[in-house]
Amino acid sequence: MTPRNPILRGFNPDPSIVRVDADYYVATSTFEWYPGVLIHHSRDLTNWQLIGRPLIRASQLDMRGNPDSCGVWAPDLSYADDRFHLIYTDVKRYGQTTVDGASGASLRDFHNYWVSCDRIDGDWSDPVHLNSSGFDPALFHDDDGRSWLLNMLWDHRPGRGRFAGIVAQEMDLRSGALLGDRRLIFEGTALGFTEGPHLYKRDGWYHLIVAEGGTERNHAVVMARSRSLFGPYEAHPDGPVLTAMGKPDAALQRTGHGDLVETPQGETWMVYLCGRPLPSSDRCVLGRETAIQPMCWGDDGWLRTVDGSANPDSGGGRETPVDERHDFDRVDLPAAFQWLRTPYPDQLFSLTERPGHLRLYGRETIGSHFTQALVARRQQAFRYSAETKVDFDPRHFQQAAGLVCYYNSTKFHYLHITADDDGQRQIQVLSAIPSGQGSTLLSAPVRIGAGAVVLRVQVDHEALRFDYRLAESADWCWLPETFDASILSDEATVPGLPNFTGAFVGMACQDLSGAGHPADFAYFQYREHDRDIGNAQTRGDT
Ligand code: 6LW
Repeated sequence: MTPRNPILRGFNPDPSIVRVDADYYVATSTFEWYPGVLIHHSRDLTNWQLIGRPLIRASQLDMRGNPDSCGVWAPDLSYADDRFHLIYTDVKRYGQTTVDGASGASLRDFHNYWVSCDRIDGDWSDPVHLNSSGFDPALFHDDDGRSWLLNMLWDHRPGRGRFAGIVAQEMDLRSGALLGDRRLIFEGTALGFTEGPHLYKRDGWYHLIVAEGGTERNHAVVMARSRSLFGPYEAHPDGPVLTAMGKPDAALQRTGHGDLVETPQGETWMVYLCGRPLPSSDRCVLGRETAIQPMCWGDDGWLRTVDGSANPDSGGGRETPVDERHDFDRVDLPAAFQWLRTPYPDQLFSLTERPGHLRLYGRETIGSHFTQALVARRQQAFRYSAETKVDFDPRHFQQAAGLVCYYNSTKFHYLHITADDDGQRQIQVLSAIPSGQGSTLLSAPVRIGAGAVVLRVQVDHEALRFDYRLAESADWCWLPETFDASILSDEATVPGLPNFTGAFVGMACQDLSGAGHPADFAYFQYREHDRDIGNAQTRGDT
């Protein structure tokens, strides 16, 4: 059964939605993962397909050196003058937020770019740099033919309210040039953390949507309206139009960062980001996802949820579990996979050097912010297993390859093959735990024989276990440890760092000697064991 108002499978957070005739498109954030931006397509707002990842080359996006959870934040997709327009931020520095936030300067770097294309799945243009004054840029195309760039304004000065409101500046849609002065049009409400602006014109009103409350449990979709684009804007009389703030029993938490679309029949739907915490630890191992639900306009001209409650009303249905096997028998990487930061994937892997295999070259340390050979896919269910077969003959302890459950450089569980000081192959788990010290743990090594090895991980909510077998044997060998999968969540963190990506599972290879010794992966199987969103709060057995 396709659930009513589903969680949108495989989407990332910060959705931006546009309709062109009968086609709907949604763009979502990809952070330090490459290619940049996911674009999904639907014709019925329920069934969606990934149809594009537009930022594919160095001139568009080079994230080498970007910190964890930086990179591409909150892209904005729009359509005007017969072209698709994509605005995106490349966040270069997050700057660890000072503990009190008030006394220290909040030094961050965000650069906003514009690319365009005549087809949603075409070859997008090289970017034009627009500004760097804050993140969450968005375009508004007014009915007088003029276009306006909005973004949140970042105030880095000590003692200031870092989120300084929403600014607007006219933009020439042919050249990308910004015209006239930047104008502060909305300072936000008492909820604060004003970001994620989107503007709409309806019945002579300018309706402004923003995200407020911060992307954690107080997240909210907030609306305000004005007869003038430049304000003053009057906030919605009911408060947030959609939020899970103060609703701990809501299946969807952290709901905010919304965008609206109107159907050809005149219905209004909202996409927004959400999180589904583990029942035991309140941690979101699925990161932030995207939900969708219908909204309605009242006789007073204000938008509300259908029942007027401002409650998130999405999910609640059983979805078909994903069961995907990739045998790497094509020359292009399946779209389920991404890699980190670099616009030069040929330095990380090859799908042609050994036909039928994904060859990863041993590169930098796992967690490197530059050139680490790690190819992975998003975790999208509370219970899943993943399996791969790897051909790898390390010569010494500086060469390693294997299967990794990865969040970022400070938190992962990595089942890998390496060699001991006698050159004998061994298998063990390296874990990075996001404690204050950023500790790493290494499980006891187990010697293994020659030949290809099948590696497997099984995750059930917060429990994560590894096993393996030599390819010519049918006997699986469990590692004795049960690892904590809940550290692979937005909430488990070294204080003050951003955690926006959600968890990934994939393949990795390192050669710290610099010789680039490769590992060949014959297949990767990802299988989910529940998608019962309604039971997100319980261990839904399939
Ligand atoms: C995004 C901002 C946010 O740019 O998180 O929850 C940032 N809201 O609007 C990264 O996802």
